[in-house]
Amino acid sequence: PQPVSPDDLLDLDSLLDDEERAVRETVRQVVDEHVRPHVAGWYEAGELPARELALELGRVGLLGMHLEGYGCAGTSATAYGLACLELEAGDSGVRSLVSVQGSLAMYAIWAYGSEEHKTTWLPRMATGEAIGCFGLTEPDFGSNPGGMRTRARKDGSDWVLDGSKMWITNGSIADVAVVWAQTDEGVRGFVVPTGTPGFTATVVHHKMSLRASVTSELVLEGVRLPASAELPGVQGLKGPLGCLNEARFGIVFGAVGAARDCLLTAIDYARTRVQFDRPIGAFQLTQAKLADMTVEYSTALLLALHLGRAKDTRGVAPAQISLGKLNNVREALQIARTTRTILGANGITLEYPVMRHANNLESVLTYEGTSEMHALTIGQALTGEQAFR
Ligand code: TGC
Ligand code: FAD
Repeated sequence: PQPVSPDDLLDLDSLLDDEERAVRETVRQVVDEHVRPHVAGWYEAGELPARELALELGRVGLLGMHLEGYGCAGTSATAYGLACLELEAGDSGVRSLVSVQGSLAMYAIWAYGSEEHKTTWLPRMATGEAIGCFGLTEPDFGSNPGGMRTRARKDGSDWVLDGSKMWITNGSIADVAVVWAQTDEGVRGFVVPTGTPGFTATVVHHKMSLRASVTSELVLEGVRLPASAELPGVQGLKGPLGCLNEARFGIVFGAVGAARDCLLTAIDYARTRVQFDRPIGAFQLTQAKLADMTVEYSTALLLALHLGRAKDTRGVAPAQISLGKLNNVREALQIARTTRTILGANGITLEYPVMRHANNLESVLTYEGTSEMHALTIGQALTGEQAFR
């Protein structure tokens, strides 16, 4: 038998092809060089140099990488997932930057936009010169976006938007916002250059999670847009929910990255920290924790790869993505918390990545559909009964 590697006991690496390994290595290097040395400082300061980072991520082709054309790399979904995994091993905030740019803002324009939207925005967003955000959630409508109050009304041939969006990643650094609004014909999407009069974005401060990520409130007061600002390709809530499928898929992989970073930290610490004259990894209780974490980590990675292969061949149903996000984020959070116990007091500091990942994963459990919403989506697929309302 081959010797086993602590971060790949099942040899899941053997399931990847050369191109996927190359993508993974590239992203790992970017994270090692541009994220790891700085991320604890960003986290402590509650900031992210998102513009510089976006240019670097754009340079290696990570922004909108799974989209075809318009300067995008056109990789497989699995390769995109592996990139999310490596980014989130650095920090969930960095993966968020890429998810929102590529899977939400760019995807909305790519899938539903006019040719003019695509040629205006996608090439610049792929290089990181332009940053996008995605405004769906409102202060009073999170899990239930169908109740949104943001309204777009026709004034001659123009659209006029009024309302507010809350918890918007990249909001106050964005050049373009994809904003979802209620119209007489149901929910529609709008491409809003953020310099348009009446559009303001303010940073949400005092977060204890996703501190290395820009989160904002958007206010739209009489934002006047030409008729061409409307995304012509979709009408109804299935528009934004279709984008969420893409970003949730990336999170299925991303959460595994945060889990891996914690697990490797736990193994290393358990082998070197001595108490009662023995490394704590020699105690059965510590080994049981490491074993349980390894089982859950390996299962989560296998699940992510299975969904990646499915997406690249026959497609994935929303309930399948919900299953992946529910399991992998929940288990990653559990792994982060267990690792924290293995590190004892050291676990609460920013000297180690563990508490940072644990705190980040609290947001990841909530955004892109809360764990409860994903449980109900699975429940609906199993029973045929809709239990949301
Ligand atoms: P419902 O009546 O079930 O459906 C309305 C229409 O949408 C269709 N649909 C979907 N289409 C594509 N993908 C999906 N996953 C879909 N789910 C539903 C559905 O077929 C229907 O189409 P049609 O043609 O019949 O009109 O809608 P509902 O109002 O009952 O809501 C269902 C529910 C609760 C699952 C949905 O509202 C939901 O997913 N809520 C959670 C909201 C959410 O996830 N928000 C995320 C905001 S973005 C974000 O968090 C970014 S963080 C990013 C980061 O920083 O990384
Ligand atoms: P609520 O919907 O109020 O839910 C509160 C609790 O009630 C949850 O536990 C929920 O599961 C539960 N609940 C609600 N309804 C039901 C039900 N029917 N049955 C059982 N339980 C229920 N949004 C964007 O649009 N764009 C972004 O870029 C974005 N970025 C974000 C970044 C961060 C850091 C965070 C934290 C959030 C972000 N969000 C974004 C918002 C995110 O999508 C919402 O927070 C999420 O959808 C949940 O909405 P809520 O916070 O209003 O919680």
